[in-house]
Amino acid sequence: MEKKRYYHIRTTFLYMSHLSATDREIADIIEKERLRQLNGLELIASENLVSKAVLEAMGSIMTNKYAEGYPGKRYYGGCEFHDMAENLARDRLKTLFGAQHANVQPHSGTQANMAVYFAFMKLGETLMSMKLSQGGHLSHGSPVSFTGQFYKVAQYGVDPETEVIDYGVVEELARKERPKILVCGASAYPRTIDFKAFQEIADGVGAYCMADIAHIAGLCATGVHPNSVGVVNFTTTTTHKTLRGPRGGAIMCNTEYAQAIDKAIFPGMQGGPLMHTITAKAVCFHEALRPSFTDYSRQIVKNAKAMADTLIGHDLRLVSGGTDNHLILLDLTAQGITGLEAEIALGKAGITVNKNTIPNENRSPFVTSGLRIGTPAVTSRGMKEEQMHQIGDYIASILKDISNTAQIARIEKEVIAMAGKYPLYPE
Ligand code: DSN
Repeated sequence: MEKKRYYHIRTTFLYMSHLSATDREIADIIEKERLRQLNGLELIASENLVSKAVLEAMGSIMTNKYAEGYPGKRYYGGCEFHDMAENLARDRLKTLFGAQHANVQPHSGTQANMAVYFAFMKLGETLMSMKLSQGGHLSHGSPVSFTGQFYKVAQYGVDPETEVIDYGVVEELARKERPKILVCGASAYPRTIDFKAFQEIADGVGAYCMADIAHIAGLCATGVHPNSVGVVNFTTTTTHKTLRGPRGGAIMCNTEYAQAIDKAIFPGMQGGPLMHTITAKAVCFHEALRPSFTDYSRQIVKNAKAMADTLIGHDLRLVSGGTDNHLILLDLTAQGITGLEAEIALGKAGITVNKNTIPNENRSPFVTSGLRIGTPAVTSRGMKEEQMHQIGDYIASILKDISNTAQIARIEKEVIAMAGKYPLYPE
């Protein structure tokens, strides 16, 4: 059933005119999605809004080419301009993070992780990482991912009291399990990660250390969170979360590991690179090198802290008591509602979030006791602390009275009005 929420209709993008003429059904779907994004508040911690320049590069003729191999060493002719684009993407990424080597071909974050495992770990060897239910990621050893099936997995969680990583416990587990690769980085961990401590633990047991910074990459690039590059052996990331680029992955490491990483990506596990996406990654890295991106990253964290303060002020419980980064993890146990119920109720008001497991979760990942809330996308729209306090008030009101449909309808109208003041693409 389609819902009428789309009060702010803005001019249709001109670049959709061909699509409208040739495929009305898909053009209509894209238009509906545009209006959903325009009129709602996107608080999924892993999502963002790319610039029009990134959109243009992604939708460009750079997609018309096979370019298997790497710049200067391709398996197809006619790659001279693709070489230039990929070289720029690599160089800009190296500059952004201070990396010796960068591979920009991974199609996704999981494939970036897979390449590191493939290059440096044999089947059946031990991978040590954070539990998915406590903030980790599927590709860090979950039994339902290839990682949990191809490797022996040992996992650490957060301290049951403080709900932050206890490095002493991680070290103890590493000594016992002797992993080949120690993974740090998370998809639902609101606190700072000490990459140096992880590398030292790995060094102490003869392991490699891999940091998956997908969520916090933009913060690491700008010094808003400590950078893992140059500290741990391998850094993997996606390019579309806080980094605000096209959907994709990347790997950074020191020169000594470059050949093994590049071989693992191609020909090891990928075929033709997505050159339109790599071109758009270059645009994203260029944008991230500008001083304004540092301001943006700082504002993401200020906004998350402002939202956290508001939610705490409404007596809601935040896992670990707050946030250091772009996300907040709410524990809804005291409200007697599930993450699923909360996600649905907030969705009706145009506030998009995702249900999330919390430490010591006793519900399934489809239901959960928690909610993950992130500020990268609303910060991209220009929202600041004042709007975060307002959104925090909306969220708290709904969570405390989840069946109050009149209240949800009232907040929905206010959300549309607020969203309308912060267009996706003001220009
Ligand atoms: N799906 C991403 C997230 O939401 O965190 C991780 O891959």
